[in-house]
Amino acid sequence: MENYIKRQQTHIQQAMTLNADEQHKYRLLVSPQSPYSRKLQTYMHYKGIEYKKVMVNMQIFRATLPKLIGQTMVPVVLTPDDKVMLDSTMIIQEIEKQHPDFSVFPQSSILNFFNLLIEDFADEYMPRFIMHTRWGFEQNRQTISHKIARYLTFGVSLTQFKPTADFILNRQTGFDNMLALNEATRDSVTQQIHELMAILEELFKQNSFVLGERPSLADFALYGPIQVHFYEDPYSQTWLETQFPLVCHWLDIISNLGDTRGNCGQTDFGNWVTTAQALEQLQPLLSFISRTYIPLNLSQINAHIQGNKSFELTVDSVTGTYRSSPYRMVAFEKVQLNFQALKIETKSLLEQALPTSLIFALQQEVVHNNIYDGFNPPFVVDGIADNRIASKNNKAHQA
Ligand SMILES: N[C@@H](CCC(=O)N[C@@H](CS)C(=O)NCC(=O)O)C(=O)O
Repeated sequence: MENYIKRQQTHIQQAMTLNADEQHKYRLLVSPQSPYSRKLQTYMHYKGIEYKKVMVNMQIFRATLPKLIGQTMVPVVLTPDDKVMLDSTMIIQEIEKQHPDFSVFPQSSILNFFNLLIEDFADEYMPRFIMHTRWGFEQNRQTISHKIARYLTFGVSLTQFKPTADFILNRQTGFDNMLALNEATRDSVTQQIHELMAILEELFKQNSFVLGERPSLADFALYGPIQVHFYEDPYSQTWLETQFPLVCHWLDIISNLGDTRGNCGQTDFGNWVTTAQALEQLQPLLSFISRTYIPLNLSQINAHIQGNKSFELTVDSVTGTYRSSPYRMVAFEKVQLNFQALKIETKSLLEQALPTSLIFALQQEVVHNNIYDGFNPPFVVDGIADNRIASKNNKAHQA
């Protein structure tokens, strides 16, 4: 075996193993090009929680992940006592229970509602933006397919490097259909991205972070895709650096959190914004979410009721066909439930301040998606993360 392969394999084995002095550490199975991986890692840096980073290579992707979670998805966390956790949102909620200091959930129920809504938007609508920028422009396509191949072939012979890059390019382009990305829709997606960045640029004129002078879950969720895709992908980095300096500063601050070398990681944080400030400052972002992401959720709920796996939707006068996502449905269900559980006075304040289309969607009777019924996310036991995987396994047994 060649030296570099041995060296890289040793690195992965060491990362997976907890030595005597590391028994308290989490292990994070991550990919450097995954926004959800970076969201979770950066959150851990902010909280000062120690972890070992396990780079997911081809072997872990094909063998270890299916065994642990029944699918290929990152990030996955192994707890110090070897429990398996999946899903950045639910992992962070779980870790917050063990580590309540520097909470990323504001105590104010209104602020926390905004926090959860913005997180949901970042996690579930921004994939459309980032798949467009990463796989819709030639420079990004070439660079990132090779970059992902470099990590997947870590600990594997480099004869696999080019074929893996080709495989990634073909595979990722396949996601376009799920997210209504095609010649007819791409320009409108580019416009939406620019609009979102301009909204954030204005917001950061007021505060260092989305909800004031300390980072919330919304910051980490927005940071993942903006840093890992827009900023680190070479083509999109140019338009970010040339037009949105405050967004780039915000990225820098978050990238440095927890970095004590040279004192560059911020350690003192101020207050959350007041309710009045939030209602005023977040208007443009909330209107944007109402116009783009909320209709997607409503159409998806209708598709689910009618038993359709895909649906058509027109936003900004552009029509596309989207694939239904049960996960996205569950995530929005939680946002609705959070809104509906607010006190009556809080809800009526929000009703006066927020776009009526947003209020309408939040108030709708919740349509429950049962993929997690009987499960205890983020924990995954015996490699079965949800009912979809359980039924796939059952079918495989019967066949
Ligand atoms: N809801 C999950 C989403 C994770 C996710 O979609 N990860 C992507 C990479 S960014 C993935 O692993 N996709 C599956 C694949 O590429 O096979 C979370 O928040 O962790």
